[in-house]
Amino acid sequence: MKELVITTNSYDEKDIPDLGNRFLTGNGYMGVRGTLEEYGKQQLAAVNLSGIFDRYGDGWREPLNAPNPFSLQLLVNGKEETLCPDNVKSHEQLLDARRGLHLRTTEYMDGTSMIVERFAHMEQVHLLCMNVVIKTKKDAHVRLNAAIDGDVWDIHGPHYRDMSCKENGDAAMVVGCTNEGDSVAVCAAYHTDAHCERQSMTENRKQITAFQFECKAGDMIAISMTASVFTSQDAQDPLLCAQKFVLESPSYPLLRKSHIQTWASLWDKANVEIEGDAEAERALNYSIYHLLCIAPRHASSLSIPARGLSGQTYKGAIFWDTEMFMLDFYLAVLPDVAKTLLRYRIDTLDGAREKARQYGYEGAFYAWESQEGGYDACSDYNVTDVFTGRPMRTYFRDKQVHITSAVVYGLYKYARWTGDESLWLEGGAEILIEAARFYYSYLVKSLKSDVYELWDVIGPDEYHERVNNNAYTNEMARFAFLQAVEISQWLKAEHSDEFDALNQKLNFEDELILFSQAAEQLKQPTQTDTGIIEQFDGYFKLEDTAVDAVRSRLKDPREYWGGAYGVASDSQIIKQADVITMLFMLRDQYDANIVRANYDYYLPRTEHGSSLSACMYALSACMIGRPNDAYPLFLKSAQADLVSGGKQWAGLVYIGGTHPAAAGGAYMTMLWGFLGFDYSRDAWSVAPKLPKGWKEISCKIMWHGKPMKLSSKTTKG
Ligand code: IFM
Repeated sequence: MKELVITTNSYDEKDIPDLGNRFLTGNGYMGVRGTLEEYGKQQLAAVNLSGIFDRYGDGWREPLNAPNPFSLQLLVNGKEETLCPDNVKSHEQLLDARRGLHLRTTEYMDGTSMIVERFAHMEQVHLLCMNVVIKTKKDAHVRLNAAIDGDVWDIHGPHYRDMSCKENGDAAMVVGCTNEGDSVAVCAAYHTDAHCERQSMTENRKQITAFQFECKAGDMIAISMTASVFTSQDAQDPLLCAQKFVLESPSYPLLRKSHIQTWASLWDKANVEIEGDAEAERALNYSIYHLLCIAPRHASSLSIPARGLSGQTYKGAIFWDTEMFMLDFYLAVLPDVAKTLLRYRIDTLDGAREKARQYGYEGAFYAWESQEGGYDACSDYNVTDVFTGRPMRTYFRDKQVHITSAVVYGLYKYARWTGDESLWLEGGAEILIEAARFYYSYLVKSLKSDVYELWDVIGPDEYHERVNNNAYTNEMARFAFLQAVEISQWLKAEHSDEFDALNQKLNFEDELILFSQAAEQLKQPTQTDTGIIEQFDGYFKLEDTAVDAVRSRLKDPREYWGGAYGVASDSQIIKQADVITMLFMLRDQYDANIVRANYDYYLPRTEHGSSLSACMYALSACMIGRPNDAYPLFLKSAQADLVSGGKQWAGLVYIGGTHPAAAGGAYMTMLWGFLGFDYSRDAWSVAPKLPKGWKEISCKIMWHGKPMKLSSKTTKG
């Protein structure tokens, strides 16, 4: 397996947000932004926690950042070693993605050097580990202030109402108590063999352990640190747990060894080889690295936020991104994780029922931005107008009803891919009934017609709000109706006791006929003679123009393109793949001519304002035999977090972070697109469509519980 090492020599202020994403490490329980050890909240340093949220005042509810135990300040002969160009001789930041290690090496002008290696343990997910090596050129007095920094970065905080910092001789501790009453405890134990003076102090929500050494020229001092993080969701007494855990944990070298072993076994399953294109291979495996860093392997019911574990953007919430863009990777590589992601939807069904009820519908309307319990964190005013500074009414929360079908689609994919039908019995079948009920209650029908319609929705293209009969939404709702009927029939035939129990609970059997009828009578999208599907009613009547023409109308580059007055709203320019996403997801139903006509029509009209867009076009290009056209779109997805240039700020709000849906989309393009993988109930096939220069793709996947090797040279199984 080829090494996968990402490096930079930059410590330029303007690159800090970007590098924080690019050099992220994580283990599914937490993500550690790739910021340097001397950085704090101003530089967006964060240990972002999965699945625990807080609201401060009227602000947006968002996930917590834990007190950061990777905080260091180095002083040599009383002078602080800063990262200023006139104090730095050389500097390198490095991510070893095969081993999950973050490394920084800095040599300062006075000849002192500091090497810091750190990682989020991949098996012991509560542990963060760090090893610091310092060397001076001359005899010197060295002081290293190692801290747990509780003064954390918050977008809509402060989230810690109280913070207590202390030290008990064995370890340093910081415990934060949130506005919602949760606690987060971080406990750090340090070890050094070097002779030193050690002191503890508390300062500005920081528990500092200061080490002072009298160094001889050329001496190397090593200090290692192990920290554990526990929250009140993990244990009744998180501090006690954190303390015990850290004090009982093995030494740094042993932890490093077991961490690397876990990464090796994950890579053994996940690595993809692309012979003939080293750049693509590297970008795709880097995407896979991120998907591994955020996989909740430690949990049985948890999902992945749209920005992974890279911070509080998008409120750390779960969107359709998980089921539609990330799930395929986990199905193929870590099917247990796929199950965990879907169990999260089962466990949040009550929240979805409650949301449907609030809006006056039946069944289950899943949260557009889902937090724990299915709470919808999406605000009615999700965008701020750049001219007036006023929040703009957006309709993502109330009108992106396609979210429920994404959950149905995820369950369907899980059963088909794994052959494991247990999720239907665990609550999946119940979701299908409630999803179908939701769409049924959303239908409208004219007195003069038999056609059912879905009015007032937003499809994947968020620039056009409150449209009627969005093709994607209608077709995915139809899919949801059909799934509800099919799985109910299967349940009745194969698991009659479970069927009876579910029917007793929901009393739905008589509704199945209505769901079938709805699937049949739901409005078919309008299609031109050449097969172009109208994105929604009236879309073809909108101004037909070019993306650049619309862009040129912006008065401010940060302006929102959609909504009531957006520059794209009255035009055919769309934010992201919409009809094209439908054609890929429901690919069994469409022939290549339709895909071709729509690809050619919609691609020039798409802004790709979302990182979810390019991969869907890449997949479609493969479906119509144009892998060379797919290639740049694939690379755009695979490199979303590898190259600079993505949007980091919207006005004053940080919207940056990693892009796991793009990473998942890149994996999907490799598998379904270039490799042309497909399967029926008991056999798989591969129909490769390799772009220019590619000689072979090979990877391993799990399919129906069995490990398999796929290669573009072996086309049948
Ligand atoms: O889910 C997406 C949406 O489709 C476009 N805006 C960003 C969301 C989170 O990635």
